[in-house]
Amino acid sequence: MEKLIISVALTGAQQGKEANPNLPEQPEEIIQQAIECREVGAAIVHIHARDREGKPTADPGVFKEISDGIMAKTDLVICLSTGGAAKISLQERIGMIPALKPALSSLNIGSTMTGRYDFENEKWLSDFTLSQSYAELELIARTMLEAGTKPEIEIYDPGMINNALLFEKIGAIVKPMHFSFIMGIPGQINTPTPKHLLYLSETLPEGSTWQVIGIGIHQFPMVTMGMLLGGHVRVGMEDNLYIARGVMAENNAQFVEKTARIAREIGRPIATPDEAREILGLKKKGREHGL
Ligand code: KMH
Ligand code: ZN
Repeated sequence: MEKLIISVALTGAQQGKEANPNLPEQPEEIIQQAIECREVGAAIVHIHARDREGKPTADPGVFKEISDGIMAKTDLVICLSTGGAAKISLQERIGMIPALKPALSSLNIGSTMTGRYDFENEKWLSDFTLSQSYAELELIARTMLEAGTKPEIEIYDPGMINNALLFEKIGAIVKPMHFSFIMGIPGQINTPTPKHLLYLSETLPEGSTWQVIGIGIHQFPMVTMGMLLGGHVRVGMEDNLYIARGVMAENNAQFVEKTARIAREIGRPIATPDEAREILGLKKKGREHGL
């Protein structure tokens, strides 16, 4: 079985310090927590940027400040998010790709919706739809191709795998492809069970690699199942604010430590950032910005 690539998503675009004061928002905090995560076994950091008020931004200058700071102190692979946030336009969301030519970047390969219903008060607590046309998705994919950036293809429901196959056919995405299975978003089809994860992992084209992302309480059960299936894993405060039931996380390194501990217990060795570059076929260190 391949060594385990541990990816950590430090910040995200959905929640901020109001949800957990230890969630890093500003570049200096994000860089510091990335360094701590590297020390306990992370190979990849998944980066979102925030402006000085803590609101999500797609400003390539902020992404550059964060990734330069991480590259100066670690050998981590840097994955920049094109997911941005609801109010950020598509053009803005992908602006950092030609600007920074990152080794890896997220590609949400379809339209997604998520909703949380308050049964007691009979009202929607959240009701969010991100709609992206095929032409828009092709633009994102070709922008990455031109920059030498490998897409981390985010799969929210099984049908999206067919979108990836279609884009591979039209030459907008090249094999071998790397996928993220996102399990357990309220309202999304990827139901967070071992059976669904097994099904998704068996539905990929030959030679693909994949990681699993569990939302909230689903994070560690899905991470453990993903390790056993030979996949890779992503943890961190972007998708889970609690290190254990009812225990708020103090930082992102706790998630990486817990993941590395589970991996050791089941005998799955952990990949270094350079081993992750080998496994995923990424640019070598120092070419993170397409130098
Ligand atoms: N928060 C994850 C479920 C992105 O940043 O482009 C999805 C994600 C997508 O991380
Ligand atoms: Zn993200």
